[in-house]
Amino acid sequence: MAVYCDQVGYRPADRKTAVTTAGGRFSILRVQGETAHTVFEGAAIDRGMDSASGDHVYTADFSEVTQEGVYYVQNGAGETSHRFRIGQDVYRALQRDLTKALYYQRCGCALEERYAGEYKHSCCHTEDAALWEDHSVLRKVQGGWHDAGDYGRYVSPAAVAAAHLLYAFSLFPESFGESLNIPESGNGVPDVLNECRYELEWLLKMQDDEGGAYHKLTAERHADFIMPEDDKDPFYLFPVSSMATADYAAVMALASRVYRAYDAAFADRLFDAALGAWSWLEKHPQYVGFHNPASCNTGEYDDDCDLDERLWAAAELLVTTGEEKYQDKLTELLSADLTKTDFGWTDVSGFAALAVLTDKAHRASEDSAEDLRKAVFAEADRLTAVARESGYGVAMEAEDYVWGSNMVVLNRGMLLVLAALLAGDGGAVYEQTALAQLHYLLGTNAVDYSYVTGHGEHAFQHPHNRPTECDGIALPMPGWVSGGPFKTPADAVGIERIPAGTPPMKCYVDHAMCYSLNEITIYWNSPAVFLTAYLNRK
Ligand code: 9MR
Ligand code: ZN
Repeated sequence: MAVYCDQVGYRPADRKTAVTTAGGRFSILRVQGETAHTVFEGAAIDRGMDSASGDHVYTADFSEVTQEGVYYVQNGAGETSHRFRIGQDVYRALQRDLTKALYYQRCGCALEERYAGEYKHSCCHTEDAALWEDHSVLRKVQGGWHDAGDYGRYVSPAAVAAAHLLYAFSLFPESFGESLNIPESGNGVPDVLNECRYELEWLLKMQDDEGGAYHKLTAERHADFIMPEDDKDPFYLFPVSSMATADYAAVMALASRVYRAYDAAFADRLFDAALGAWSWLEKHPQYVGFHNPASCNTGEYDDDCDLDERLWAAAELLVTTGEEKYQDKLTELLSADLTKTDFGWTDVSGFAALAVLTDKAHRASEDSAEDLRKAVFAEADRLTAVARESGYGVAMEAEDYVWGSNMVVLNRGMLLVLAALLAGDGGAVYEQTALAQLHYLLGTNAVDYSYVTGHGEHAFQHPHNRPTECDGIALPMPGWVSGGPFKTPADAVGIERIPAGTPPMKCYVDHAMCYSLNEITIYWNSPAVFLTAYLNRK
């Protein structure tokens, strides 16, 4: 196939483009029943060589087609694309499934058939966990979401995933009316907050007596490919790190604001947890890192700098309380050499910008806000230029195809959304560029895959995910985002199947053993929830 499009679809008024490797005239065909007829023709625009894919590509612009319906593209060589839909609501089911996917990660409870359907399973990981450094100390830390295709639970990734959801909800609440069919549905609280609370209740257990957050809760080694309820290995609480504690302070402060309108007592617990973590940070002004003990192979999530995490914590606590000491810390950290625009687990600085710049009460100083605003627009403009340069419209350069590259794409989409919100009427370019990131994820890419399970005619089907491999069900749950292409695959199957010199965008295999190319994680789904919630807001 050499015509690539968003396999889910396009909203009527948006820019619509497909990418083709053949020039000449292209047609858009509308499918009605058994037949298809041409509704639009145009000349494909020669974009030359696209370095990330190694393809000579052409753009087929069919923005003029606005009528709701099912379509496909045919290029000058007679090749056709997958089908897609044009409709105002094309991303609704997608947003629902992306969010519901997190429910399937719930740990420490059974997934009942009436919510999980055929993906039901019995209760997992209910034993108390021992401190890694003193196995005689046991703690009750049941709950939370499995991080990814493994059964570990890690504080920083959890905080980041929850923050994506909490910001999605607080900025675009009108996009979250739909029921997710989870145990709490119908309790008067939007389901995204019900689902997120499952993670937050677990996070509340991950704080030690001094306020520090344990870096992670995992077994010593990753489980074999077994169902979660069959994994009986002991779980350990690994030492507190400053990165986890700062992320923890930040997300707890943010969550205390979001949940206050629904449950003041819960909001108080979250806020106290945030204060406890902040006082730990004050007592430990130096970086306290985490590295896996030699015998341990579960996720490390190490980070050699905790300033962006401290920046985020200061921003959230400032926005929550208006207190001067947080402003002082924010001012101090804003002068450090930080990016201020990222939303991943290694660099959370963009959340400080989100907190400050979307705060309706403007609690941060004008200087701080201006500093962050400048950084957001500088990065949004850079990304817009990169996307314009890319034959696929994606804001990625060849070197950006790292492990979990789809997270980079989605986080960049988030930053573009933030710029669109701040730019107001002048934000159309940022919005359309943000949308192009979603189109890339959903099929406008050089491997022709929709990187979301169950969404698109050619969606990936073999995520590296233990339950998916063991449950005997042919298809994975819908709504999972793949990690995506990685220019230097790190798993044996990926290394074997991808010849050296393959262009970065093509370094992908839909294979369950490809943990460096095709795993799923909570924090690869959560920015996609943010992006789709933005698009579904009206
Ligand atoms: O997402 C993480 C990626 O950025 C790192 O390069 C990689 C290697 O350290 O680890 C990834 O995180 C994995 C984690 O360690 C354990 N759970 C699954 C994560 C996704 O592959
Ligand atoms: Zn579990």
